[in-house]
Amino acid sequence: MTKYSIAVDIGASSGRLILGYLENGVLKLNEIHRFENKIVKKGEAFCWEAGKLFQEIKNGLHQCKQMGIKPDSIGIDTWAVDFVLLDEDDMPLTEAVSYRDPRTDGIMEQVFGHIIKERLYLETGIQFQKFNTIFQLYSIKQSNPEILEKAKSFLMIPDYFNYLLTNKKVNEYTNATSTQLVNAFTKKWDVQLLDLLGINKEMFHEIKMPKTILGNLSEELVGEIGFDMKVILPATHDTGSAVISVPEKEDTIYISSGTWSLIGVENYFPICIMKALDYNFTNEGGLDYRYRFLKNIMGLWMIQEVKRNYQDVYSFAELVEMARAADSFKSLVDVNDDRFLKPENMVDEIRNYCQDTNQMQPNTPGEVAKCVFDSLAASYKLAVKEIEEIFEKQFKKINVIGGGCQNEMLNQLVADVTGKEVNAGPVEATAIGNIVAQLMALNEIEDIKDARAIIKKSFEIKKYLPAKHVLNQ
Ligand code: LFR
Repeated sequence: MTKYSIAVDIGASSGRLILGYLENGVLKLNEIHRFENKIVKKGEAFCWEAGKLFQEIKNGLHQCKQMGIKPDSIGIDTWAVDFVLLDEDDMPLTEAVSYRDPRTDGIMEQVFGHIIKERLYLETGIQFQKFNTIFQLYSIKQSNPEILEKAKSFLMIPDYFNYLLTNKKVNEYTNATSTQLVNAFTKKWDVQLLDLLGINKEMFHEIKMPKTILGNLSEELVGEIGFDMKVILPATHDTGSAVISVPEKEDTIYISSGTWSLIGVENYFPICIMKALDYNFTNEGGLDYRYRFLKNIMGLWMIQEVKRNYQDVYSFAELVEMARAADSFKSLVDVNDDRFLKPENMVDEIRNYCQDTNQMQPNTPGEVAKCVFDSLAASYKLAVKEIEEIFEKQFKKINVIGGGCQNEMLNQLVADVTGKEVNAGPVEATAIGNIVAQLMALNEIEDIKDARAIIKKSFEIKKYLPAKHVLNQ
């Protein structure tokens, strides 16, 4: 009997429920429900609307019922690092504050007063981003220590939704590693680190691996939805799910392209050497204890914000076309500068950056978009060079996955600036990675090798070759 799994994939700007199943060895996908996600201001803080998002998950399940679909399982993935804390009655003590909230400004330096940067990296292997959970928790400790003392449960966003689905509280491994509180070698919560920082360690739950069958829907929910199914842990960190979908591993650098661009390689062990620290590469935990050695690049967030700043007058496709037409515009920004994390106005911030660095300011939407795409490509090129230096080898190809791989201009640009073949696809990498993990847990797919072979034959991959003049350089 065919098994049907639902991937709930929630990103920074939208969430979807996607049904996946195997038909004659080919993976089929069917979008059931789509909803908006955004950051809203609650009091002083920028937050996610966790309650609304969970309601949307339930709306999607009602939709399944109406469509006559009875899924065997469901798995949830979202972005990483963010969390809620629950009290002794399992009620939220905190809002789901977004990592883009400035509450962690200056906190990293305070944490380094307790543990030096190098030691933190050697133990966790995680890159330094001011919004990592470790810094978010430490900022709560500084501003509202009583919240941390009262907290009985620490749940990452997908852990929280899993709890609402099943009444079970666990911390899933791939997402847990993004906290910078998991030891890269023992793969457990780093209790010593928590003690050093004076963070209540009792609130953390047992770390469970992707492919774990968590249980069934709670009785209450079965009553509400009208059917039962298994809740399975995929790689609940979206990037962890996405990277499972990279069809070829050999000689390939991937770019998971969405709100963020995550560029790196899959690895079997963490690389916590000083050069990796200097270049700020991370070793995030993956399926079967594989590691994602990668770095975060600001990504399409910049163009999403640019689009918003122009009051959504232009579509993404129009911005791309206008960028193409602004061919002579050459200014570049450092996309990884913190000033682009959540500026008041992205267009102004880009213009100001150019002024501060004595470059021509972009004036038209096309010039602004050109500046963003060129700067992203330049940043990818640098990251490729850093990866090749660390691995002491050349990689032949770049595989762009995720929604951003539909941007043909950027794909060609990446091929041109890196001089490498670029393969684009699958577009639905995250949902696919989520679904195959569930199908592995249900014994429909044997292992990750089997999964990748299925993915390769099920989805279109487009090839972009570097322009000749670049190849001949
Ligand atoms: C991508 C992503 C990145 C993570 C960032 C913040 O959606 O999950 O992997 O660094 O969001 O959580």
